[in-house]
Amino acid sequence: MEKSILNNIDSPLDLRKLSTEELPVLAKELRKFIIDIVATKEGHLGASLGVVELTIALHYAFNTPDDLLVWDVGHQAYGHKILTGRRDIFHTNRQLHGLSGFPKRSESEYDAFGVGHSSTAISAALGMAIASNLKGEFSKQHIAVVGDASIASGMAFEGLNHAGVSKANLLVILNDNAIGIDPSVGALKQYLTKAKVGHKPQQDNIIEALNFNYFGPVDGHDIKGLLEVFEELKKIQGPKFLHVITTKGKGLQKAEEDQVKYHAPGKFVPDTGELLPSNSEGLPLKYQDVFGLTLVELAEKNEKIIAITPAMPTGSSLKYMMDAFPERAFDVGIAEQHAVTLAAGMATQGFVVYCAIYSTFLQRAYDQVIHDVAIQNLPVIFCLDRAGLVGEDGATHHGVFDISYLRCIPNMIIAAPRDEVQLRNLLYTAQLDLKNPMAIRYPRGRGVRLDWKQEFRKLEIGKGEILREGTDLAVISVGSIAENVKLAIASLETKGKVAHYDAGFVKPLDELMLHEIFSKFKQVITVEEGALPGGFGSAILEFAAKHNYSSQIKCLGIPDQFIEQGNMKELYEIVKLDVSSIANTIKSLLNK
Ligand SMILES: Cc1ncc(C[n+]2csc(CCOP(=O)(O)OP(=O)(O)O)c2C)c(N)n1
Repeated sequence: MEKSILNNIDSPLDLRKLSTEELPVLAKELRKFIIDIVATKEGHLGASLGVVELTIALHYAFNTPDDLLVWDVGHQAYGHKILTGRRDIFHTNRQLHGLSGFPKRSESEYDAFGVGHSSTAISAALGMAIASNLKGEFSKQHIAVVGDASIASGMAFEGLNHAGVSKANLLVILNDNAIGIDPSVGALKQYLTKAKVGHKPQQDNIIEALNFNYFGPVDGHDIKGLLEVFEELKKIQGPKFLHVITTKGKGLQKAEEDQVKYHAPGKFVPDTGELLPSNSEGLPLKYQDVFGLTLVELAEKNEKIIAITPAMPTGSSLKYMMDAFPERAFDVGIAEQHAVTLAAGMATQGFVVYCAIYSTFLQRAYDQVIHDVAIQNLPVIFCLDRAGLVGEDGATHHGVFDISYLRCIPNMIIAAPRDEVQLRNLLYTAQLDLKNPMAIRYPRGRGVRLDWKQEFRKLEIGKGEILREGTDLAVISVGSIAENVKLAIASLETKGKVAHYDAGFVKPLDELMLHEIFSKFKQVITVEEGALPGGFGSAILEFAAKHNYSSQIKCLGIPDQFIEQGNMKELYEIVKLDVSSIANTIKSLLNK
């Protein structure tokens, strides 16, 4: 077997025993290790390849885990995981019961802070640094590593603004590779682009203006250079800022050339980076593509349509609209709060604004949804992608709270299409004189129909639909989980007893339909791919209580706990939303 340095690194203590000459060799091995595993197990690639040298230098120079190292977002922390005792289980990355794809406090003492959403590292590390001062631990180091896309977010600036007037021993490392998932945007990006290795922005250095000691820019792939600057930085108390320039995807040519695709490329040939053909022929489109393509169709006819994405043009497929109508589609960077209020501002001027945000990321703009959109009853259309379970990204990314957190907001309409045709019709209906804010939630992944591109049909807001007649028990589903319900009922011998209704909307509810259901059925099951507390099932329970219906009601959905990562089949089984669990629930009720 080839002699390996990496095989002997069980913790940063082992790393610190190496000579500095050995570190570039280790970098090579670490890079290969990441590539080999991600090539077969999938996951985030480019970001981790870009910080291999930085990761080694950080753990070599600083006394982790006593010195506290916080990664922003955390999708770049694979090297960190491998060097901090998780090498031999790294092949379980993102799998059920395996390693999380992001740093997680319960996983390792080296994971100083749990992440997944961006731009939190500066605040978290500052909090730790202030706490250390209060405890009298003045020599402890606190390091936040944040990307150039994430540092442009409001929250990162709030942290910098506070840190600049603190005496906190904080080192902010800007990992500047000029790209998030898609190329970074905005004036700050333009400013950073002017800074080249060795050429510090002298005039109007905005970081120095915020009272930080500014170092760099330095080459983030030069371990020796990084170690030298770290030694210098260690001696300086107070807030410090190191600007590091790196290349996303470094060391795998294809990943360097197509940084967007290789952010999370799926399976590929490790030696060449060649992507393995994914067998998508004959499969339905992804919901995101139905959304993106439909929006272009609508925008061609309705020139009032504008679209906004906070940093996810590829992931949300808003790139179709950006290509077709560049002046009417905006990538605002990782700035969900801004995206929502920007949409509100545009709506005041009579534009029809589609704000495409993943369900999990809208959480960050909750006050903007209530205060800037809903109170003023502005008809902004929220397109909530990745609503429901999302699989391997895990607890930080599941979009399971939106029904609960939106349902309590007055004026909101909440729709959940059961398939792609319904999604198209909702998108179409929303631009026809909408009077309220409206959220349309749809899942990650592929739809269920090949014939998705049908003539548009106007839908009645708040109207449900019966999908199947039955005699004894009614299942009311909302959203794309209707497919599992359909299959579950079809699998039953007693299928004739079971009716299936699609609520279509969480708010307003189709009260007429619900009165019919509760007058007819003594047993009702609600099914949603969202959190049970405060969710769609709760809305049905409230309705039944308000109208004194005594039917037995069973609610299926995500229980009151955070659901970890795993593939969708596994996760559906865990939360009992898979076809056979739904069938069993129906059977057990019918047998009562
Ligand atoms: C609040 C929030 N919005 C969006 C995302 C999706 N997202 C994950 S990584 C990423 C880009 C991060 O880019 P950057 O900060 O430059 O870090 P790098 O990938 O270069 O390490 C985005 C937009 C997120 N994780 N959190």
